[in-house]
This record gives sequence, structure tokens and C-alpha cells, in this order.
Amino acid sequence: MTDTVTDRKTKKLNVAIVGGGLVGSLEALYLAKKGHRVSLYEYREDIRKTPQVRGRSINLALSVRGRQALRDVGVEDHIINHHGIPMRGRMIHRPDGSTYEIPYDSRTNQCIYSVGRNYLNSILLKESEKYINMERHFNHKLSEADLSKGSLTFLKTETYEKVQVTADLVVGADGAFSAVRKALMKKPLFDFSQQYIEHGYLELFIPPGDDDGFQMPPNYLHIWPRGNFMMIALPNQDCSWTVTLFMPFKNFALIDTEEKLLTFFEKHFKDSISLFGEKRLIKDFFSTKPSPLVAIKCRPYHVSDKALIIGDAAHAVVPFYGQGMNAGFEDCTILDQLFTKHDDDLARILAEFSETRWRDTFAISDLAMYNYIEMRDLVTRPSYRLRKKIDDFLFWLMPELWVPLYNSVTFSTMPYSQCVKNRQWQDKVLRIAMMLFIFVLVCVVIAMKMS
Ligand code: FAD
Ligand code: EGU
Repeated sequence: MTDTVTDRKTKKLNVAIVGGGLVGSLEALYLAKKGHRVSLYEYREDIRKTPQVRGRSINLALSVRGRQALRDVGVEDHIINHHGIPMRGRMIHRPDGSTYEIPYDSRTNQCIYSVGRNYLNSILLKESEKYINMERHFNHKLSEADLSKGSLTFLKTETYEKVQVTADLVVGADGAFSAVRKALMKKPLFDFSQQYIEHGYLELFIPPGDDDGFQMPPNYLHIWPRGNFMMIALPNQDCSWTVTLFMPFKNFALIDTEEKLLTFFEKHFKDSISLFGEKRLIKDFFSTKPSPLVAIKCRPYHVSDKALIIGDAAHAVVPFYGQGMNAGFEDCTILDQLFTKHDDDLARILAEFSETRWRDTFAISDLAMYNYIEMRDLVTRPSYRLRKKIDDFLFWLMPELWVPLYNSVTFSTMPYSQCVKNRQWQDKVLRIAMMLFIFVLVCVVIAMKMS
């Protein structure tokens, strides 16, 4: 018995990671740090050489779960101090152009960070150069997989050569349309669901101002909530903004001329036109097609002791909680803890990950989908703002006991399913409190009438 344990400790695993996006390149670091032999295979070209090539800077909101993972692999400081832009609250833009702010955490001043996707990806890949036990292969597209055997076939996109690889462990981090997941789908008892929403998204850009500075206050996530559609802006390092417009595809289709576009923006996002500049707005809007948004749930995430999917490959969520990447990074943290707990015993590690992780990824998926429906107009409704005030007050009063939903999702590492459970009992408490309040009020009124 003890023999096999020591064997495992000294035996380094051959791991093949499919997908060198955010989650794949992070997982590679975690495993390389543990001393395993890691080979990373990425479909696209090497982003370290050309971080600017694919479009302009697209950014994401990084919060506590993602930061924890970056800290574990030693790049958090660099990302936070040299790159990320803190966003301390939301700046809501009303249709008339006036704004107001809702801070993220007025109690302890925690904030989220706007980080460039390509930049972050690049840093994670560069960090891996420090490990001699790690190889990177770009322009490699997974075309076939026999997961039970750990064998993979890649097509080299430049030469059309086929490359055959066998590994002790295959990690699929190849995104929402994962080829590794496709291989998993053929396994019996594999559950899968995918849901496209009626909204698509389109990215627009606000350039730096004439003074080369930000044209809007930079330390906010800017939101233009407009009922059935919404616009959101995150700051970039170069003082520009990446703006994402979410709208039903059928509404995108209705805007087919420059006049209609300007009329639409005049009506709904008037204050933003001068920031974009009319010409640029027209050019950006018509040069890209809106992209679809999909939510994918599946389970189990593994095949015996041989293969596992993580990140968007395992759980793509709609972006309305800013948690997709954060949840994918958290997968890597949890996996790392399981490697320690089970002493590199893959069968146990993968089984436990599969059995425990899905409840939390399903929970964040549901939260994000719920928010998709609610958030578009909710932030502007008085009832939402009242609830938020009550939440914040109770949080201030008893920070250990009453943690509002978005605080627990964004600023804690509490399991997502626990965040949902918390919210459910909080709703119950508030409902009962409200009923008691009304009851007492009625009693008082009756008592006054009678006296
Ligand atoms: P990906 O980033 O998709 O990477 C997958 C990689 O695998 C890619 O590099 C791809 O080239 C490669 N690949 C694919 N197929 C193959 C193959 N056959 N062979 C080899 N390689 C392959 N999350 C947040 O936390 N905060 C946010 O603010 C946020 N905003 C978002 C806004 C929008 C509009 C969208 C759509 C998403 C947002 N997300 C956000 C979610 C986030 O983008 C994803 O969760 C995250 O990118 C997932 O990382 P990943 O590495 O799993 O997948
Ligand atoms: C959507 C697209 C504001 C980046 C949800 C908040 C998002 C992001 C919110 C995108 C919203 C919505 C939260 C964060 C974040 C808010 C959050 C959404 C980043 C509930 C680049 N969302 N997003 N909620 O609270 O918890 O500010 O594309 F508009 S960050 Cl939809 Cl915290």
C-alpha cells in the first residue's frame, strides 16, 4: 500500500492541456508548479508575439475568485498593480444622459478590476516559460480524441500535418465549443444542455479623449440599462473603453442604415455618441456582426482517471454576472486543492471534482441567466434599489451574518451554491419581516381607531 503512495509522489504525470486560453494557460501553470510534465496545445497562433492582433483590447471584470487563482500561480501582483484598472462601483447612465453611482462595497472598499483578455492570456503564457517541465504548442487543433486511452490527434494548422499524442491526463480547456467535450458526449450517462439566448452582443470602442485621458470617470463599470437592451463599458489601460451592446438579434437586424443607427443611439444612448464619435460608431457597428451568447451545462466532467474538462468547456455561462472566467479560474484552484488532498491519485481527484463542482457551476449559470432577465431594467427600478439599500444596511450591521448575494459572489470564495442558499433564506427573512411590519401597522391603526 505505502509503496503505491510513494510511487505516486515521485511519479510525475504527463499532462496534455487542450486550449491555451485563459483557463488552459492558468491550469498549465498550476500543474507545472506541482512538477508535472505539461504540454499545452492551442489552436490559435502564439498570442505572446501578437497580443494586439486579434481586435482591439477586449476586457473582462476580474474579481476575488479569479484573483485567488492568479495569486496561487504568482501573477496576481503583476496583473493588479501593473495592469488592472480598479472599478469601485457602477456608473449608471440614464436615458437623459445624467448619471449616478452604486458602489460595489461601500463597507470595506473592495473593488473589481478591468483586465485585458489578451494581456492576461499573454502574462499567463509568459509565466510558463519559467518552467522547464512545460511545453507550448501553438497552431495545433484537436481533431480526434480517444479519452479512455488518453490519446489525442492534432492537426497542425500551418502544415496540415497530423500529430499523435498520448498522455496520463487530458485536460480540456478548449472553450464553449470544446472538442474534448464532444468526445465526452459519446460516453454513456453524460448529461448535456445548451441554451442560446435571444440577445447577441457587439463590441464598440470609445477612444481616449483629446488630452489622451479617459473620456468618462475610469474607476467604474459604466452601465446603460434600457429594458430589452443594455450597454456596458469597461476601461482599458490606454484610456480607451470597450463597450458591449447587448440586444436581441432581431433588433440588431432592424438597424441596417447609418441613419437608423444614429437615430437609435440618439434615442437611447445619447450621451455616448460624442464619446464614440459618429464616424467611429458607424464604422465599428457595421464592421462586426453581433455574436451569440450561449449557456452550457453538462456532467460528469471526467472520464475515469484519464480526462477532464474545465472552464467554458465544462460550463459556459452568459456574461451577466461577470463570473465566467472567474469560475473557470476557480476550477483550477479547486483542482489544485484536490491534487494535494488525494496525493496525485487521478481517479479520485477527477471523480471528486466531477461530483462536487457541478452544483456550483450550475448555480452561477442560473444566477447569470436570472440576471440576464432581471438586470436589464432592474437596476433602475425603485424596488431593486430599496432591496439593495436594505441588504447593504444589514450587511453593515452584521457583516458575518448577512452577506448580500452579489457580495458573496464577487467578493468571497463561498461556493456559488451556498451564495444562492444564503439568498433564499434572506428572501424568506425579509418576507416575514415585511409581513410582521404590515401586521403591526394594521394593529396600530386598529388600536388608534378603537381608542
Ligand atoms: P476560452 O477563453 O474560450 O479559451 C479556449 C481556448 O481553446 C481558445 O484559445 C481556443 O482557441 C482554444 N481551442 C478551441 N478549440 C480548440 C481545439 N479544437 N484545439 C485546440 N485548441 C482549441 N468572465 C469574467 O469572469 N468576467 C467578465 O467580465 C466576462 N465578460 C464576458 C463578456 C462577454 C461578452 C463574454 C462572451 C464572456 C465574458 N466572460 C467574462 C466569460 C469569459 O470570457 C470566459 O468564461 C473565459 O474566456 C473562459 O475561458 P476558457 O479558457 O475556458 O475558454
Ligand atoms: C457583462 C458583460 C452590472 C462584463 C451584472 C453588474 C458584465 C461584465 C452585474 C461584460 C451589470 C450586470 C457584476 C460584477 C459584472 C454589477 C455583477 C457583467 C462584468 C450583478 C465585458 N457583473 N459584469 N452584477 O453589479 O455582480 O455591476 O462584458 F450590468 S462585474 Cl449585467 Cl461585480
